[in-house]
Amino acid sequence: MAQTRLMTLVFVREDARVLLGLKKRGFGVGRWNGFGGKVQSGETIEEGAARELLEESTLRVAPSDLKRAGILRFEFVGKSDLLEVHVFTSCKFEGVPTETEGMRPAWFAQEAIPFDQMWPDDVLWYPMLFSGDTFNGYFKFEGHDKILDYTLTVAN
Ligand code: 6OG
Repeated sequence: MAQTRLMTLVFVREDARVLLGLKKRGFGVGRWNGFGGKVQSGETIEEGAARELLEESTLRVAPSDLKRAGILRFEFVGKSDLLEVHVFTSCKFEGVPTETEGMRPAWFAQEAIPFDQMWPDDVLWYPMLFSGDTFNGYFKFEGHDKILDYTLTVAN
């Protein structure tokens, strides 16, 4: 039976730059992405998002300072699990981004996002992330590199 896995993705922003992390292991290894992971039982989505950001970058944000940016749903052909990724931004944070076991962080100017080293859906919805539009996306993947179908709408 299809199961939906609830996940988070956080983009910390400072002026016109955004913090990304190079995934060093696991799902999406070798790709730059925001920080996030699975929501655990007993925590809100925002609490899960803040916890993953802390674990992966050492930055602290208050869950209440996370701003909802969008929801992305992913289906992978041949896999029964669906991913539902809740995307947030935050301009408020404490600490200095530090490399962890899972991620190597770096700041990127908005015009210099390394899309060729990222999940292929990202180039489609980052413009909305940066413009402040709230988005809803669905992407059907074959393997990890090919999008077969997608829908993407502004939800403001
Ligand atoms: P862990 O398995 O490391 O969490 N994620 C995606 N992010 C983007 N930009 N595109 C995708 O296209 C993604 N699929 C999953 C959600 C995995 C992290 O990767 C995100 C989580 O933040 C398919 O716990």
